[in-house]
This record gives sequence, structure tokens and C-alpha cells, in this order.
Amino acid sequence: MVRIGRREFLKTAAGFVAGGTLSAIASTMQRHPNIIFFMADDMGLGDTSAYQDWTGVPDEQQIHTPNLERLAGMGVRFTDAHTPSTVCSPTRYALLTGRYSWRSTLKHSVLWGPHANPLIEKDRPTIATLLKKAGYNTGMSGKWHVGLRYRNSKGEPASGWADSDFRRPLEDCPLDHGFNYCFLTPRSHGTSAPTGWIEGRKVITATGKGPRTVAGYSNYETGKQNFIHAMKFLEKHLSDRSTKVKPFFLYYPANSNHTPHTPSSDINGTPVKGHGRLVNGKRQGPAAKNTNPDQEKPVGGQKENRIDYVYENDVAVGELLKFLERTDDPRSAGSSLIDNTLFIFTSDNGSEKGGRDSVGPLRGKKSRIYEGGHRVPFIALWKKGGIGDGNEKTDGGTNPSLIGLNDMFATFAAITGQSMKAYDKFAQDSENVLGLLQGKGKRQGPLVLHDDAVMGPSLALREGPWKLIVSGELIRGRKLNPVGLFDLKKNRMEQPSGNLVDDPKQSARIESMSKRLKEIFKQGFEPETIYKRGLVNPGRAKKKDSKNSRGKK
Ligand SMILES: [Ca+2]
Ligand SMILES: [Ca+2]
Repeated sequence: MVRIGRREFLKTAAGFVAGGTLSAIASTMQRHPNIIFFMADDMGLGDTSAYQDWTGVPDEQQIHTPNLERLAGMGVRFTDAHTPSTVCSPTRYALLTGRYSWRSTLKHSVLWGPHANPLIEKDRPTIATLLKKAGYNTGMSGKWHVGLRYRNSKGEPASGWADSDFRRPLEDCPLDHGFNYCFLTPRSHGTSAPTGWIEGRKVITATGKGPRTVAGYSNYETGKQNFIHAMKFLEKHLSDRSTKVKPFFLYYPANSNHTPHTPSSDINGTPVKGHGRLVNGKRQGPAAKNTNPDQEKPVGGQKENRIDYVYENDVAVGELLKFLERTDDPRSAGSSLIDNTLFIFTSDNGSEKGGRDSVGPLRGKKSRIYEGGHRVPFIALWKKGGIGDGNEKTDGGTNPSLIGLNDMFATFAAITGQSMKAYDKFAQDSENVLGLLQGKGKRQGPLVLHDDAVMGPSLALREGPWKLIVSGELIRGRKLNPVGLFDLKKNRMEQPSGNLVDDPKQSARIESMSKRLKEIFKQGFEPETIYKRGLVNPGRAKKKDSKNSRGKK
């Protein structure tokens, strides 16, 4: 196995930035890894057997994910990886732009409705534009959920859902944010039904009325269709003379395992529905201990359709790995694609199902500011780049370092030798964690986490093992009000009895963390102008949010 050390990266990067000769640029391009970023929906740390030793979920409750185990064996597994928000849209915005969603117009919850205005501004760079600039061919297949714009019957940009006409090409879609190819559901598949599937700018299936009907959409086909279209992008990339000399970037935000749990019959011929299993071989698990200390009731166990839907992603990952392993790398004679591909598997927020068998040994679940809402599986592999040992037969590496999905922007910039100075006004919340993925160094800055369906648009600051939680009053433009301080080293479960927010011995820490959070917060927040323009989901109705949070994000 050839390992490219950090020093060689820096050399490559320096050559690229300096402009270099054409051949230097060409050789740099040859070395850039392909990138596949596979993101499950609503999958918790407890949902995969790749983390079973860490979560302690017993065999009779643990979903068996053999392909993720294989990936973890080849790569490196993070146990303190976080989504920047606890729900779909804001996490996706921060992943794609390297900027926290609460700096945008979306302060709370997700984008709703069949037509939500594009959250990513037209001129804002994304990881796709960044990689395109470095010579990548970029594609996505899966769930978008950061807004798009249709056209009306006259061909003008539609003002909303009411005047959209699906016979017209889309006015704003992933193609306007750095992707050369896209196949997508606009939102979660269950709530996307009126708009079905979109390929490029074209609505190819929909179940709406009048100009919004195109037959063929089925919730049970999302997994299958996402895979078919991901392969369509990859196979076209490899067969086209103009693209196969380039690296590719595939963004694969799967619909599974978001509710409704609708597993496909198969992925690439490998059966899915009816074939998911718990580690003990069964298809039902007993009720699990509730990991939320606020509620003592046990949570229902893993059920057949959910097991299959989680397994669907496992199968998709397995099929992609097989494809990468058996396909020659057109940029490197004698190598397979797997050798120089950075493969990342993660989730967009914690599990929607509480209970240790889904969120692992953490408090809360999807939509809560507690760890269960945003600490997720994160497995990375890049054989030639020194991420993991590439050998599935040896134990996988486990890294306890803190990282966030918002770090991908600066990390991909580093991998492709691009200076973040070019993105000074953008991606301010992204930190290069390439060294960390390679097992060296640590993340420098603190991580900010966002949103809670019960408490409103809360924020939390992670600094080392310490976590400060402040109420939604800060985002609503008023004041910073600390409501929680936890030492995760001693109290990973965030037990209320270990909430040190009122402990006088911690007042200096609370003061310094509050100050730091305020500094970060002010970097991109203009309450007056944003309030004048109108907030998206300002988060007033706490009870309603909590009720609505089930199964709709
Ligand atoms: Ca989600
Ligand atoms: Ca290994």
C-alpha cells in the first residue's frame, strides 16, 4: 500500500497553489482522491454493529451492518463526530457550505413544504464548487432538502409551490451549487411525494395534480433509485474520455433510514426487504432502555421495516465498495479505484428512535441538543492518503477526537491543495481535519451545535470534554442564557444530576465558554437585518415543534 504522508500533501498543495507547470497540475490532479460522501438519514451510533463494542448494544437489539463493519475494519472510526445541527436541512447546509445554518435565514427546524426557497445563496461556494475548481467531476444522488426553485408556466422563476409547473426545467437546483449531475428527492422521501424525483433540472416523477403529475414515484423505490443514479453518474464518468482523467466527487445523501421506513426490494440485485437482521439473526428486538433521563419509559425495540431500511444503506455501501474494488483506476495503471478514493460514511443527525439500540449510550435523539441528537457514526477510508490501514482483516482504528461535518469544506480544500484564504468570507465554520483523519493532531477550535425541538433554537459549545448549552434566546436576538454545563468525560449521558450550570465552582468556566460562544456567534449574525427580512422558522411554538418533529424531517 502506498501511503501519501502529510508532508507530500503539503508539497502537492504548494505546487498547486503556486500555479506550477501544466504537468505539475496534471500530476496533482492524478493524485487527488475520488471522494464518496455517503450520508444516511436519521441513523444513530446504536444503529450499526460497526460501533457495537463502543455502544454496548446487546446482540438481541443490535442491527447487523456487515458492510459498515468491513469499512470500519479498513478505515478509521470516529466516536465523537457531530452533525452541526440536530435535524436535516441545517446539517446539510453546514456540510455543503462550511457555515453554520443559524448564520443563514434558517434558525430553527427544517425547510417545509413542497417548494422551499433555496437556502444556499447563488454565489456561495459549496464543497461541490470547491472540488469542481480542483478539477473534479461532481455528482449527487439522494435527498437534497436545502431548497430549490421551480419555474412557472411562463418559464419564469416560480414564486412558490402554487405557480410551479413541472414541465419546465428547474430554476435553482444542485446544478446551480457545484454539481455537474444530480438525481434527488427535494426533501424526505415520504414528504417529497408531491414532487417525486428530479434529475438535473427535470422533474421525472411526481404525484401532484395538473401540471404536477408525472407517474412512477414510489417511496419503496428510493434506495434502489438512488443507487441506480449514483452508478449512472460513476459509469458515465468512467466511460467518458473527458471525465475519466479527472477525480470524481459523489455526494450520496440516502433517504434511508428516515421515516416512513420503506426498504427497497434490492440494491444492485442484493436483496434488502426481508433480509435485514439483528446480530442474533432475528428480525425483531425487545424494547430498549430509554437513553433519555427525562423519560423513564422504555422505547419500542427494532422492528422489521426499520431494520431493513438501516440495512439498505449497509447494502448500498457494500455494493459501492465492491464496485471500487473491482474497477481499474483510469488515472493510475495497476490500481483499483478503492486505492485512491476517500470514502466517508456518516449520518445527518442522530436516530429518530430513542433507546440505546438506536442512539447508543447517549441522552436524547434526533432534534435534541443532547448528544443523541448530533453525535453520529463517522467512518473514513482512504488507502493512499493514510486514512485507515486499508486492511479489513485487522482491527479498525478508533479515533475519539472531536470533529464536525462542517469541517468537510476545509478538509476537502486541504486534500485538493486549495488555500482557505480564497474562501475568507465563506466557510468560516470549517476546520481542516485531514491530519486528524490520518491520526495526527487535533481539532483546534471549538464546535458549535445547534437546535432543539423542545427548548427552541438552542446552541451548544463543545470545548474539549466540556459542553455548554444555551437556550434559544441567543438566536432570537436577545441574550445568552446558559441552561446546561456537562463534563462529557465524567457524564457522557448528560444526567441532569450532573448538570453543573448552577455550580459556583464552574462560574469561571461558564463565563469563558459563554464569551467564546458569543464571539463565534457574532462573526456572522446580524439580528436586525435578518429579522427585517423575516426569519425562517423562528421557533416560538415549543410544544408544536416537539409534536411536529416526529417523522417529518
Ligand atoms: Ca435527518
Ligand atoms: Ca484494519
